[in-house]
Amino acid sequence: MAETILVLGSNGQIGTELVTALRQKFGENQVIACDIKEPLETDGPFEQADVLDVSGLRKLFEKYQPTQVYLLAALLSAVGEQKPKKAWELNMDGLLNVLDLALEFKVKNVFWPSSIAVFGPNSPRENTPQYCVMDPNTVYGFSKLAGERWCEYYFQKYGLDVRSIRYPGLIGWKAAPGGGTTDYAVHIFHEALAKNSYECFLSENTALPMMFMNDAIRATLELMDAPAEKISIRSSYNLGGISFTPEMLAVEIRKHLPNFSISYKENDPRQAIADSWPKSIDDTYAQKDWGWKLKFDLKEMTAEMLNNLKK
Ligand code: AKB
Repeated sequence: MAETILVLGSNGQIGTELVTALRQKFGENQVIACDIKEPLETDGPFEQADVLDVSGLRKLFEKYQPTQVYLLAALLSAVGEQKPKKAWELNMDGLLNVLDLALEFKVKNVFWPSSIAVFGPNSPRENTPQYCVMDPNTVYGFSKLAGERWCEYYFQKYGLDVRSIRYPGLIGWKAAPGGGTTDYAVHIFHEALAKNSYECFLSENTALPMMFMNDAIRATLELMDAPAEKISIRSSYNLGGISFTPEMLAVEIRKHLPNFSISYKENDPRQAIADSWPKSIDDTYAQKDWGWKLKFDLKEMTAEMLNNLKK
């Protein structure tokens, strides 16, 4: 059966790359990019959509009768702390609106991203397991944790095939990240090439799990392709990626730009968020259930970022 796919929140860091990958796989006209703002450029169908506007969303579902929906619209961790109520509303009501419409229109699969932000200060920091204490202390984090519970609930109660990944910090060169704690790991490459220096808002030894965007997009498509009986987790899958500190990244960048220098800003509010998150993640379930395997390590990711941004 031909797929018709709605990507809600298509202009963001993940959406920009996911739409391209889905169009390559399913055909340009089968993937409808949807965002609250018009994109600067588009090479396929686009619809303006606000995930908080149920009647507007319903019209989209009526018009396209999607078989798959990817809901990416969200406020991330750092911006969420500046607009806590707005983050809760967008992240929670947006999800519930889409889950309800997916049921009503008998959508086959829904993808919704969660995050390592679902963990908190009392979660194990190293090799954080799939199941453990979870006490996130950011609005973004607890909206994602609540969202995971809703996804599992809609699967168990109504049989809706929702799938999800707890993304680590995502690093790509095609689109800018939008207000997260892990954004430094993208900004650093732009500034290294433009100025040969970078002032990092996290301290030099702050280790966080990160992932190159090619791996994240591949993981998303692999999870969505997996047979339903292989999906044992209906909340959201841990995905480990690469764990590194700003200092480790700077050392790797210096292999390409020997004079690159890094300094560290003090008292940035994002430090406290990073300090409450895991340093590394155990993704055994993703490996076991749908064969997940990481391709890009720190060295390869750094080389790809610099080579592509240089162009
Ligand atoms: C953020 O930093 O808020 C995001 C995330 C890890 O979910 N990149």
